[in-house]
Amino acid sequence: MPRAALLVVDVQNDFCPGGALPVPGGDSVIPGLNMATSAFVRAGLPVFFTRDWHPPNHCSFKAQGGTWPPHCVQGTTGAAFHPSLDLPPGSTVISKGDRKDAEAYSGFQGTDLAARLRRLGVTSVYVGGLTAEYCVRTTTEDALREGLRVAVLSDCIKGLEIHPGDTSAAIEEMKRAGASLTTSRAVIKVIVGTQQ
Ligand code: VGL
Ligand code: ZN
Repeated sequence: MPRAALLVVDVQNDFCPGGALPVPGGDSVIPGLNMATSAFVRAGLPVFFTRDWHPPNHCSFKAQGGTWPPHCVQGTTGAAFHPSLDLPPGSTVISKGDRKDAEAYSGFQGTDLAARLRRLGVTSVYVGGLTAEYCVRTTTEDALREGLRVAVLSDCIKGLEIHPGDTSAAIEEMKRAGASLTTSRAVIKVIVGTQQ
């Protein structure tokens, strides 16, 4: 049995309805992620929460010539994890995109996530969160590049859908890169089944 970890990507207020860069229905990923988190914690398996954590003048913002409205600015309510998301004690927060001049969609980019997973002996990761096309996809692809087995929780991801079909295209790209698709229900069953 490979040692598993759960990666919860960017479930922050700004990516949820009412936020600065909202994913339609983005908060709908939360119940499944909370149930998965609880199963991992009970099994003694690690859970990581990434967050987009930008300085006010980040290069990805339109005012600096980037693509996006200002979002997830360090220390603001918009950058906070959604209040319904459970972060149990002992979970690890990974901040990314925190340097003005570097975009970082992936939770692995410019962070110690890979080193932390290696140190814990993690060989398999389950990924869910926001946004399907950007941070979930790139985190998944980087995890595969790190040599990890990756399963995406299809019921726990949601996309911005700037163009209709972007989310399903992202899912196809993740599959082509080597990720498998599963559901929170299925992974909870597997994780609970591994407990002694
Ligand atoms: C994201 C756009 C800009 C994401 C972050 O979390 O997917 N998308 N910054
Ligand atoms: Zn961002």
